[in-house]
Amino acid sequence: MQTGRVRKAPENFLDAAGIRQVNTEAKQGRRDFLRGAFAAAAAGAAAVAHAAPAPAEGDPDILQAPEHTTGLGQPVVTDGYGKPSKYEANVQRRQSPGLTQTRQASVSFAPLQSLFGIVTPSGLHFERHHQGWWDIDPSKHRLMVNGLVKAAKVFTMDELMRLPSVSRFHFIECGANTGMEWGNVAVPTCQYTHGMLSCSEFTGVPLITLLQMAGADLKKGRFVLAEGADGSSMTRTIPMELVESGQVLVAYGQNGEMLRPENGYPLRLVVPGVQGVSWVKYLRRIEVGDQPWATKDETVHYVDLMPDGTHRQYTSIQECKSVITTPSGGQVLMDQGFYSINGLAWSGRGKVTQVDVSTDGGRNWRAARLQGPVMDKCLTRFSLDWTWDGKPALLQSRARDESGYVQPSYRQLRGVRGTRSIYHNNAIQTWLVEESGEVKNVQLG
Ligand SMILES: Nc1nc2c(c(=O)[nH]1)N[C@H]1C(S)=C(S)[C@@H](COP(=O)(O)O)O[C@H]1N2
Ligand SMILES: [Mo]
Repeated sequence: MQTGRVRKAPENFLDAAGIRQVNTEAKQGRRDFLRGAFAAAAAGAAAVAHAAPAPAEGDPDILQAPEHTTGLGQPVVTDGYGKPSKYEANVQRRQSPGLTQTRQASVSFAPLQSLFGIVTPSGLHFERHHQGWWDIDPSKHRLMVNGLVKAAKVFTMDELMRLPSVSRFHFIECGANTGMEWGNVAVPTCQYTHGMLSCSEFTGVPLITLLQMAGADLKKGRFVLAEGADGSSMTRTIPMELVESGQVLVAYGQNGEMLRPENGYPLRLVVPGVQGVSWVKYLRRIEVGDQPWATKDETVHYVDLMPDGTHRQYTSIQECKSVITTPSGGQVLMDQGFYSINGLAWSGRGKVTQVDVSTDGGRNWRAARLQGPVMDKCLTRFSLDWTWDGKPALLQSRARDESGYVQPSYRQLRGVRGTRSIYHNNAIQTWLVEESGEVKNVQLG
């Protein structure tokens, strides 16, 4: 094994709150299956050479009738809105041990390691607020469309919701996701390395419909500006081609219900494939214009520094990327034998076409299974059967999208972009499985 080439996470992160909580998660959480319950599940997998222990004879969990079999259960949920089981209390959004937080300028990360399939439950969707969140009264909320239009138009929520709607599954990823890894900070878990990523079914009206209703001049008006109703001045330029494609939505729905306040209730822009900052929340105004606005969040922030200190040309598409979510940093493999390596892949340029997985740090690759549905600019779940021999292993995933683009290694990415960026890190992630079964975040030099 190539452990000589591995740089481990610096000690200061081992002292941080995150790793203690991670240890708690690994010992008590549902992910305990990697240690305990998993052994029973693995026994069913025919290919397992290493036999899982049979349940002890006289197992009280089988022989004694529990209260839930003999007693009367709970009545219907009294407050009318369901909550997760108390045994899932570890599955939470978390603030990173590696980031300074202020009350209003904050970020919480989605627990990717605990999720299945491709949809992020709304209560676990990551949050990024530049100036805090609001619970805005929808009866008072307005959306104005102005600029290069025949007549400026103002929509109420009722008017918007009367229009024909579409529902589409898309990922949203903050441009700063995985940002700390540029400098090899190695935060401990995939929640912190990749958790500024979520995926929902969004419902709303295509923005092009509203522009047509306002009589937008699509010849001259090749850009729109999106403005939110909070105090963050997060105005962003969106090219008209994207709007004309019909993909940009003025959305009020998320996973079958209204958006959550922290995700922009009652209205947000959905800009598939584009970094999260353009998905303006609390959307209150769309202006049609003939050139980009060059606002602060497309000139000062969300641009990358090149190795020589100059600014890279402004980019907004989230390039093809993937991450293994189990096993991943902070988890512990109980025993040798069968594991299903699971992860997520996505691309801002279309569909994911292939994901390869390596268990030896990129020397050998095997094609993973893509679980359907595989959708445009949406998370795609992949998995690969793996028998762990108890020796150190370096787990990696490498995604490819329909444009033919292949996710780069750190060596390739840094060769072009250096290490001074915060944004747009889509390099291949490596998890080291130690002989003890502990999984660590490492980067191969
Ligand atoms: N009005 C408004 N829109 C906003 C933001 C904000 O602070 N205010 N944050 C942006 C950023 S940087 C990101 S990554 C996404 C985060 O969306 P989420 O909080 O729903 O995950 O919203 C974007 N839209
Ligand atoms: Mo962001």
